Amino acid sequence: MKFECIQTALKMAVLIASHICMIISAVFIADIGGFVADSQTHTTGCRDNWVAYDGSCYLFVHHNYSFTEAAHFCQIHESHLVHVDSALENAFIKDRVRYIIGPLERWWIGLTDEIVEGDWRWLDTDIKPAYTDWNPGEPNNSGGENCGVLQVTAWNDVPCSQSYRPICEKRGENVENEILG
Ligand SMILES: [Ca+2]
Ligand SMILES: [Ca+2]
Ligand SMILES: [Ca+2]
Repeated sequence: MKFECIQTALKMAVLIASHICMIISAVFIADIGGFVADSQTHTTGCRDNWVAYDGSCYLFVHHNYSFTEAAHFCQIHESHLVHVDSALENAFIKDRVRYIIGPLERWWIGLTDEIVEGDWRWLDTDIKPAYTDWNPGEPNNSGGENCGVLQVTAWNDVPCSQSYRPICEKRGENVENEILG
């Protein structure tokens, strides 16, 4: 009777120990899996509040500035007002801003015709836009509008002195051998 009891206790101990081993190895494998997935998806990385998309990092700023102040804000954060190259990039940005403040909110993009009326240029490269998403009837320079804003609906030209939130863009950083803070 005593022997059987010891045998049962030993069996239970082995069973519990093997369960603990299974749990530990499951957690370990999950960790390794997470690490591998991370290092694969983050070949380009962004720090702090910057959001990664297709090799760039974006900052959706939560303070209102004039166009010039907005451009300066991005500059001191080693970036430029966003340069929208394609419908895909435009769709990504619209998806991000849709729920931040509200769909009617306007955001500065790096597009201006301040130097020559009607000659729209990207601030970072000084080239004419290959892709645009102007609202029908825009840009209309109504009362002198030389700076571009993005809304969830489409783009518009507005007076540069108005105050809106900047969207800054910079190249993503290579983080293959680096841990981001
Ligand atoms: Ca871009
Ligand atoms: Ca204009
Ligand atoms: Ca307009």
